[in-house]
Amino acid sequence: MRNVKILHLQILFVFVHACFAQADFAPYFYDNGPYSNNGNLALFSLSEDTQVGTQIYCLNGTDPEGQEVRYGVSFDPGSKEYFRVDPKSGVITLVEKLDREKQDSIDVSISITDGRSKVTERVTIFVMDANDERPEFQNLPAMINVVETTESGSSIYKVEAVDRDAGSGGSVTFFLQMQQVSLFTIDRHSGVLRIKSGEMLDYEKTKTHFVTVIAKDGGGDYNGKEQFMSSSATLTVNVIDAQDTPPSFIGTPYFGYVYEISEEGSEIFTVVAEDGDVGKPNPIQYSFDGGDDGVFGINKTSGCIFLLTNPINLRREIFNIKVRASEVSPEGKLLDYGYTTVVIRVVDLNNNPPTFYGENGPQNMFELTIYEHPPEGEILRGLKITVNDSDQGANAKFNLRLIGPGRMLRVVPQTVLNEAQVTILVDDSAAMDYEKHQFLTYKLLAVEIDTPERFSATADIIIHLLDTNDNAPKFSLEYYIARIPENSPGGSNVVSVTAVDPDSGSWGEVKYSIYGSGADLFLIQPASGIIYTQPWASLDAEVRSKYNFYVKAEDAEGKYSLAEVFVTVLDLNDHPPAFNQNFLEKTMVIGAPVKIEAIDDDAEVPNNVIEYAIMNAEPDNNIFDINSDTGEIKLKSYIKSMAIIQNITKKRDHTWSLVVQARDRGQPSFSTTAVVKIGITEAIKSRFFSYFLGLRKRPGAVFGIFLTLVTFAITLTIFISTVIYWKSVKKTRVQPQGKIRKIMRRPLS
Ligand SMILES: *[C@@H]1O[C@H](CO)[C@@H](O)[C@H](O)[C@H]1NC(C)=O
Ligand SMILES: *[C@@H]1O[C@H](CO)[C@@H](O)[C@H](O)[C@H]1NC(C)=O
Ligand SMILES: CC(=O)N[C@H]1CO[C@H](CO)[C@@H](O)[C@@H]1O
Repeated sequence: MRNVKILHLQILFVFVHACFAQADFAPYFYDNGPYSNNGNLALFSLSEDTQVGTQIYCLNGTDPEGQEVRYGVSFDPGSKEYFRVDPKSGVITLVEKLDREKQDSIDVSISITDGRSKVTERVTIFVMDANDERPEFQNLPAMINVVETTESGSSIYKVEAVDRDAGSGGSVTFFLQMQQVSLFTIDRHSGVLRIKSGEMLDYEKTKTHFVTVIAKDGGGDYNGKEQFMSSSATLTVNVIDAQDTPPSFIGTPYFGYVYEISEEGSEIFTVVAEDGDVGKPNPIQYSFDGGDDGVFGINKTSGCIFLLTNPINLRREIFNIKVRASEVSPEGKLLDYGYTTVVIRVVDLNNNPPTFYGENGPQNMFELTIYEHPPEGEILRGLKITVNDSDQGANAKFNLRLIGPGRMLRVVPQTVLNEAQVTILVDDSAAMDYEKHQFLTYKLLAVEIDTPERFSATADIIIHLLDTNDNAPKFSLEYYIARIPENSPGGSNVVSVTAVDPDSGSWGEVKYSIYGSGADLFLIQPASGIIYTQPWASLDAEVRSKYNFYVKAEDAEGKYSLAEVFVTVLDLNDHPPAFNQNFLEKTMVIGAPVKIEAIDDDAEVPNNVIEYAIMNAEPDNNIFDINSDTGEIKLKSYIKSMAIIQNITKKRDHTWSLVVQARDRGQPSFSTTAVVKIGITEAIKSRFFSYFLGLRKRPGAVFGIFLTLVTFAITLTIFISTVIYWKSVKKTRVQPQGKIRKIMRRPLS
């Protein structure tokens, strides 16, 4: 280009030289070399961001003759006229917007004229780059389809963009707008878009992602300032559904109700499930996964749950049925599935009374045989009783009661809900006595508590008791008192004792025996309990009148008890009263009694009680009284002196002869008589006085008196000893009567 210019100048020079030869030189532009003071636009360049209207240059030329010059610019025909020139000053103004990216050089012809000659030069102006272009996407916006199962980290697209600016203003880097940062990532240089590692697409969450990509250049000058340019465009990512989501149920939770009026086959509830892969859903098939107890069925296509049985047979109030919904592949294979639970409540109408059950179904009589006196608290395990009320809730609540004799048995539990094992316990062992009841009859009662109907049920409980040897023989009395007349022959019955043992069989057979110190004279028949005297024994009340000993009653196992036997030998009136002598002599002083005494050897009153009586008195029957109990004989009260006596007897003789009878009170009674001679004297003082006066004349009589006194003393001593002896014998016969002891052995239980 520059060579071309030079060539032009040479041509011009030659032409000018020729004209000059005609003495008019053409005007010309200053042109002082490449870099200074050019007036001809040589080497001029212009930045594309130069504003329209800017004075961009001043053409400078001159005319050798000094003529005024005019400037002009012109463009090739058809091309844009970017400049205008002021003809006088040569100032060039930009009049059209520049765009380097459309036209990076402008060819323009400049001219200078002095009025006669015109010089034209053709120059090229270079348009310089400014950062005025945005990066431009080559393949955005766009829409792509990505399967949701695409692995994380996979590249899904490559974004391309171009910035036509030169230099850094023409370089492009890529970014994603913030909201997509979580799921995608883009390589800033290559523009490769990836699913971020660790992330997955999920059709069920978002079916479409709009990924906004920003392309940004490296920055450059524009209007004197550095500026960055960017563009954004959107990549639409459609997520393609894969078969990855199980079916799910709609409208959960599910509750259904069965009424007792419902019939077999009634529809209870319908479940609905949908394939989670809603893009291309598979059909669903329903089934149970437990909890239906064979009571319900489900239509595998419609999901309708229906009743398979009569509701009366439902034993439960609540069913928790697990329902499975499986998706079915086009080939008919079961794929993914989901679960839900349907709660079905049986609404109860309390139609059912409580019922007792044995081992083989309903039962209203239960029997058991046990030994008497089972331990307290023992469970009667032989009774296998169940009670059930097949209603629900409060309708199935009832009490259990045991009604029957005493409080021997107890039932637990006392309150039942629905169903219970009935336990019967021994409460009073002692009362469960075979000897009292061979069997016990109880009524077991179940009565509903909270229902208006108060339905109830009863069952008979019959407990047969078996005997055990729980009793010792028991005597009819704690002690036995027997009386046997003395002199009874050997082998006489004394008394019969009885002991009873209520146990059955040999446990109830009683064997008697006697023992003790007083038993020697007696025998007992072991079987009958009859006590009799030994064959050789003779009883004498006067020798021993009381015997006591023990009698023992024993059963076959040796359980026994004792009783005491008291035997009294009854006295018979076998002894008459007896006086010491049948002839007695007594001296009676007037006013003082004399006493006679008879003795009866019988052991007991009245046999030994004596009554005295005067049977006859000589010479006069009428002057004595006798105390019938004591035997004291006194003169009748009116006889106060010898004179009265003599007035009766008419004699000087004062000796009386009395026949005195001693009679015992036995039955029959015995009596004895004695003759008593009584000499009556005056009062002692006068008698002794006269007597001792007389003795002075008769010394022989003094000796006689002495001898009489000695004899009397001896006689008296013997008499007193005898009396004392007999009294002591009588005393030993008196037995204590209040000392009876009770001896009873109770059997150990
Ligand atoms: C034109 O060039 C001449 C010579 O170099 C200079 O003296 C003069 O100032 C210039 N005129 C303009 C308007 O630049
Ligand atoms: C299940 O339900 C469908 C639709 O309601 C019905 O056509 C079909 O007969 C039912 N199947 C059975 C076994 O009841
Ligand atoms: C003392 C006394 O009683 N003397 C009497 C005796 O008897 C006669 C006749 O019977 C009486 O007259 C006495 O008085």
